[in-house]
Amino acid sequence: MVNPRLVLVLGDQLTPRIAALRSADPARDIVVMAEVAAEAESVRHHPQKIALIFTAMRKHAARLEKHGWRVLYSRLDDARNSQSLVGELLRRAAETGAQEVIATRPGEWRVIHDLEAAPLPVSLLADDRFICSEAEFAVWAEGRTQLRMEHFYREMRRRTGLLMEGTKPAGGHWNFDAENRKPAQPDLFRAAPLRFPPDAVTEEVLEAVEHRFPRHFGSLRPFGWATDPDQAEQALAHFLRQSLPRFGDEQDAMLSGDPTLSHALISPSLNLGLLDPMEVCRRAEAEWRAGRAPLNAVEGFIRQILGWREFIRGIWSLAGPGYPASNALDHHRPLPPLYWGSETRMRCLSQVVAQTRDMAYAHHIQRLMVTGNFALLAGLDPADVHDWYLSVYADALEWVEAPNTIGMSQFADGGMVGSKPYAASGAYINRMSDYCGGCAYDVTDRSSPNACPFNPLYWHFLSRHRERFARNPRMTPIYRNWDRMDAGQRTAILDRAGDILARLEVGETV
Ligand code: FAD
Ligand code: DLZ
Ligand code: SF4
Repeated sequence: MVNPRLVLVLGDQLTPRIAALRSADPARDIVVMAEVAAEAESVRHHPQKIALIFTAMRKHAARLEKHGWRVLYSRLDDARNSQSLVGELLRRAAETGAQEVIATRPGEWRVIHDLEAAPLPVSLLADDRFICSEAEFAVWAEGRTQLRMEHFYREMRRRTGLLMEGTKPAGGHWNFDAENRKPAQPDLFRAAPLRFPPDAVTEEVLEAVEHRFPRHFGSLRPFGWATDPDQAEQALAHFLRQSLPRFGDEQDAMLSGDPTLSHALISPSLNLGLLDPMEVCRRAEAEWRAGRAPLNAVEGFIRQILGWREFIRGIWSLAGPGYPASNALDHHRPLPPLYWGSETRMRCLSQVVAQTRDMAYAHHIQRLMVTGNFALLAGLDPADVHDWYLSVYADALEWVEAPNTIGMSQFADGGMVGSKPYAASGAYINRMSDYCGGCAYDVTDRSSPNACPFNPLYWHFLSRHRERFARNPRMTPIYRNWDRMDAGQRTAILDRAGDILARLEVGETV
């Protein structure tokens, strides 16, 4: 009789079409899935994220068994659980006589390294759930001096035919940004995203997580994430009908009391394998073709998935294991306690952090222009910032989180993801949100003790990195404005920034 092989299915590989399952034989091979402390505590993941992954894993294991697979599933509280992925593979190999493992390449360098170093042979197959393979991305990137999302995105539109009319982009433009990105208006009729009350499987996991991770930052309840493909499909259909038409207009807006606006909240489902990215894009396109959603909204949405998500994945793969430790701007200040919910007078930060604690969710502009922008301006250590984003969001996996944090948000990769840093003063937040109205700070002030901290920190950031950025054509006008201010004003601004940085340094409230 031939020995069985172990087929490792990780917590974010929850589709029957995953490469490892496709290359295995249910009559011979055995699926291994494991809830382990080494993963749940690799950073202090938000309790909702752990609960989401474990629930989705349990439901996926049950589906695989129904389809004829033999599954050896380790629950976190199983007495014999070794609490590491490699430990569980070794234990299952000893139990079954298996001598080799088939796995789909993980999306975290640490886990890839652990599997490659395991004391039994592990074949890692390419994760082909993406629209652009790692090999195709490498070919696209080859020989280019700069990798820019916009060029990649146009190539992907041509390659897939999404929103194309022959060789031309639908509507005559590749993007409709000029029509998008409006500040948000309160609206009682805006549809909320679909949430799912916990079923019996979820409830059992919630109790285990509550018991096991009581000190991780974040509220476990209310828990409403989609945990299986049926729920993910319902949430997608609801978004397409109710919110997609407004997606473009509201994509960059922020509003107190409305943490989700017209966003889809489908990133956890996409990243865990409950939804397929190409299918999501085609469904969005169909809404436009049927006249149910305008082109500016549909293009804006498809760009996020076909453009940004695929580009980010390509960068992660190309940049290699050292990428998450990049620190091109040499920033070393530790993460202040306000990121963990300690008091701050800054209303924008306090709102986004509270929402993150309560929901394990913030939309893109909140992540980029509030928490990310503040970290960048304040010179926080990108490794700490990376750990924070990796732990607090339900959708966070290294392959997508690191290029967004290290690259797009912190410019710690020196410009691999973006051509210029996403640094902005309080004026940007004031334009795109209603946060500033109720804030203790004055968003129009740059240097008094009551000045919005984003203002002095913005100029301090530009001034300390002048050598790197002043020659960037998109930034020279900003430096010209700085140079036009009188010397006294410049000193007052930098002094105020110095005070704020000193307070952060010793953990005082700002
Ligand atoms: P929507 O606004 O409705 O967008 C639709 C989909 O587009 C998303 O579900 C997502 O799959 C995709 N998308 C949009 N922007 C991006 C992007 N920049 N990169 C990749 N995919 C994108 N996204 C993650 O999935 N996991 C992360 O860990 C993560 N970390 C981030 C960290 C920082 C500092 C920043 C600035 C962004 C991060 N993002 C991350 C990207 C983005 O913020 C989230 O994908 C988005 O907020 C998810 O919410 P949504 O489903 O409502 O998105
Ligand atoms: C993020 C995460 C968590 C919290 N727990 C598990 C787990 O117990 N078992 C598992 O197989 N995967 C888990 N994951 C995801 C992995 O840590 C890792 O980030 C991804 O598999 C990388 O693709
Ligand atoms: Fe944030 Fe500044 Fe506005 Fe306050 S004034 S909410 S700190 S941007």
